[in-house]
Amino acid sequence: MIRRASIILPTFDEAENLPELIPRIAALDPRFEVIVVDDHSPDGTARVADGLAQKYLVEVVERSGKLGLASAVIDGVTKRAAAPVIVVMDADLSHDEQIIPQLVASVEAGSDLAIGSRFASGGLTEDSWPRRFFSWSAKQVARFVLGVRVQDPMSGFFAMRREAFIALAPKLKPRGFKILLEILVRMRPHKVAEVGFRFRARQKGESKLTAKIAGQYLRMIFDLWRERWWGGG
Ligand SMILES: Nc1nc2c(ncn2[C@@H]2O[C@H](COP(=O)(O)OP(=O)(O)OP(=O)(O)O)[C@@H](O)[C@H]2O)c(=O)[nH]1
Ligand SMILES: [Mg+2]
Repeated sequence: MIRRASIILPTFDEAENLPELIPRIAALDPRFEVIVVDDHSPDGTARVADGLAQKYLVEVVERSGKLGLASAVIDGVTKRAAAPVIVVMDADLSHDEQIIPQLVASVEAGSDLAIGSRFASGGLTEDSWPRRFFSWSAKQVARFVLGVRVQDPMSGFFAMRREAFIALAPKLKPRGFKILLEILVRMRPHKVAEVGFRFRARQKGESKLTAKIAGQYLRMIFDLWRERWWGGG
């Protein structure tokens, strides 16, 4: 079976969400394969994914413990994805799977990166005000400190060519946080498409956006800024 795109779903305690999301992705295009990269979730997400793999085009990568979101994405793409285009998205139903075909088509048509964006035209967010403020600040910092000019550099929803990701992977330092900003800084893509979507607040499972994450973000900005001006990394 020819695979058109590999949809990478990093998961930690998403057992309730996968049975919703995976059939919806499968309905979009039978040539979309789903790669679930699970960090030994206590709620048995990997077993649920195995069950879905009986019926849908799903691969399950099980890791030994909570090694983090960014490294899960890297493992999924470099060790398992088989399609020429990869799509990275959250598994908690926040990201609207209906725009996946547009993201994939955009990369097939020559975009270096296609971003599912809360802030591009057509985009909308049900985020809480603290999250909105965090995203807005993150965008301003990315713009003025790192020179990254996209509407939603903190999105966890994007598509690119698998080969391009693999070429970049050795340079990425998985910091446990969203990986897109780091890709934007290191890849310096010429052609970026942003597709607006309506961000849905998480309904099931626990939220992981904490003060710790905000701290990790500042640390990451500082590291990238330092590398930008003083090299290294
Ligand atoms: N494999 C793996 N996946 C993770 C890890 N942390 C989060 N995820 C997954 O990454 C995606 C994004 O994480 P979320 O918890 O939704 O992060 P968020 O959107 O910032 O916060 P909330 O939706 O409010 O919880 C989800 O699919 C999570 O299950 C991790 O350590 N390992
Ligand atoms: Mg979420």
